[in-house]
Amino acid sequence: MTRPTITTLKPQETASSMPSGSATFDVLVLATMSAGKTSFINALIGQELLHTANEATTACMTRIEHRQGAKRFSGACYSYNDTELAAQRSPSVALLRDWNANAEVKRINLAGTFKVVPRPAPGLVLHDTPGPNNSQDASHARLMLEAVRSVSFKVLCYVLNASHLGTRDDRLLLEQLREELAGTPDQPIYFILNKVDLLDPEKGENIQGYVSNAQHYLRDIGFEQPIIIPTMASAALYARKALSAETLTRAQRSKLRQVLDDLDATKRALLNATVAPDLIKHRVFKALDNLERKQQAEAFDTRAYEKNQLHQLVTISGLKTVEALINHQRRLVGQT
Ligand SMILES: Nc1nc2c(ncn2[C@@H]2O[C@H](COP(=O)(O)OP(=O)(O)OP(=O)(O)O)[C@@H](O)[C@H]2O)c(=O)[nH]1
Ligand SMILES: [Mg+2]
Repeated sequence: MTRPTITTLKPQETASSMPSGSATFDVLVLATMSAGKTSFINALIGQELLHTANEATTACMTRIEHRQGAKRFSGACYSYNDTELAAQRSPSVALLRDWNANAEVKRINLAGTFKVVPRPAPGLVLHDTPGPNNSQDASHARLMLEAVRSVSFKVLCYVLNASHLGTRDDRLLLEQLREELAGTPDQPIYFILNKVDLLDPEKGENIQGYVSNAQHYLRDIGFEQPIIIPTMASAALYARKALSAETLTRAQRSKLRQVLDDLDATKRALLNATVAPDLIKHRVFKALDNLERKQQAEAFDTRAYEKNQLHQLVTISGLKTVEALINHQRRLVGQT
């Protein structure tokens, strides 16, 4: 899909307060088209801020900063010569989708409080990027590469699509990335093996086998000891939306119900299959144990039981593991 050119964007209010003055901890998210980068970012933010779809969607570099105590997100979009084109105090998903679809817009900056509990330490910045393998728009590949070269990221999250593991485009992107990062061998990279909810264990598609395949695939490309987190980004987002009493669409409710129905059968398998330092895995297992204990005590309180199920889902969705890894890394670099 090519992006329409619209020349009617006008600055509405200044967003000069956008870039934060204090030290930030930047997380860059990369993947081929439709692997789930934006869904993963929305799940980390805890709200459906950015538009996602099953087609080439993200076309701009998008920077989202967590700010403690901000009532709403504020945002601005910028042209290719870095002029602010528009700013908005509380941009809707639809407005952000329009900015993203506008061919004049190169980047979008957003800042606000992430709706997750516990709140991240201030200064966490997530960077969404376009999938570079869009044959109809070469600017996506250029922007992705520019993000890799210009963002001073502390952590890289690379999203693999579990239902299409090892496509030619994915391998090419990973090879390109390995070359780009050749000078920084210690760069933390978390491989998000997303969409694991689409696997059908009854057809032999077991999670452990998919993680092993991903491990071999990544080693073959040159990522020696990959951290791999089986993830259900969209289900985690829906669970977080439900926990903050946001309205879900019918399709989202139905997907959430399906994942919750399978929760008992999948939760430990997902955590067991995660390839991450023991310290991190232990932390997430402990969180799950605590929730399970609490659930037994709440067995007769339907509302508490349902909330607990949602928390369990978030805990095993991969999101808590990624958050624990990021927090750990921030502590290591003295940021928290
Ligand atoms: N089943 C399932 N679908 C998912 C998951 N995560 C994302 N999706 C769906 O995959 C499609 C693409 O998701 P996006 O988040 O837009 O993917 P993206 O990588 O940002 O895509 P581009 O911006 O176009 O490169 C959407 O329809 C999402 O709802 C997941 O964990 N499970
Ligand atoms: Mg996207």
